[in-house]
Amino acid sequence: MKLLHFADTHLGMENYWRVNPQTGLHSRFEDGLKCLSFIVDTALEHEVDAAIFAGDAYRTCDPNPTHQHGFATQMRRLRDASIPLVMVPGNHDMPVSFGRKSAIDIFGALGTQGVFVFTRRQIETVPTKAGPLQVAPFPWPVRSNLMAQDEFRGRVKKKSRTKSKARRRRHRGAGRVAGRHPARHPHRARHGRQSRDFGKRILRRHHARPAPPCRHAGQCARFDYVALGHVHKFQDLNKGAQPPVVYSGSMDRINFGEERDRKGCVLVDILQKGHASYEFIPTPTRPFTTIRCDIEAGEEPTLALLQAIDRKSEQLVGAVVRVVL
Ligand SMILES: [Mn+2]
Repeated sequence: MKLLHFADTHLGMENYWRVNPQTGLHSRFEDGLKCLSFIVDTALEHEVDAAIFAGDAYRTCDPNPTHQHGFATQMRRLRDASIPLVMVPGNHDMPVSFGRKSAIDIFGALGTQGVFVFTRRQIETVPTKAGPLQVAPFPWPVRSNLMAQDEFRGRVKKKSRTKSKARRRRHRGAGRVAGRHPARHPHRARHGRQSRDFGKRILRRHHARPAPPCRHAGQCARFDYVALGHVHKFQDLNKGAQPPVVYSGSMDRINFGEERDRKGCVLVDILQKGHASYEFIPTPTRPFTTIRCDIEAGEEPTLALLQAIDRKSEQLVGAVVRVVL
């Protein structure tokens, strides 16, 4: 069974660059569409049996219609090719208040065949052309949702959410897990707690550094593949072992903290029960280039800067550039 795993598309992160006068759209949004359509192309080209989106479609949980249209247009191409799409909301998709819908719930509400939006932790079976795919979605845990589930009743602290940054960080929860999963619930809960610990650290480091290895690798053995979202750097937390526990990373760069990261999606092949292989497929991202220039005493600043820019001239074509003087 072949899967395409992608996450953190973050359409609408319009940092840097400018509005394209030809289209009226922000260039970074267009860059995002280019990467997203490349990911869909990859799914079609490899004739995957299902696509798994592990959360964070947009910048916020209330994207504008242009961003929604861009995302939906690409997702529709999967549906037109009869590739089932599994979607699990991430923290950027989730509203904080009780009763409000996530940014991706609309895809479920349309009742489109082959589109599965999972906003609760429940084990689901998704029919694919290669047979049934069992999925254990692990959406971003929002306190009000967790408290509404019997499994967690009385186990979630009733502390209200405040706008304090430190507290918000403390309350941020796990990454998302979607995989083939004949396991019981406690396993997933444990994995979630582990994820929350490194999630906190990772957030402090602007999603840039690798996370520590998965401490629950042994307990993940009931999955064939664990498809994570949230951390923007591609990595396998269970490298060299089964099952792969993979962050696909984001599809495009958000900021200079990700300057050197490879961005892309992951092609997964579940060859047999308990054995999956995968391949990272890089997206056609716009390069980010930092030019650093130290001005020595007595040096002519403009000249020194021009020389520093000149030394990197080959890396500047079409790039987002920052100059640190
Ligand atoms: Mn994200």
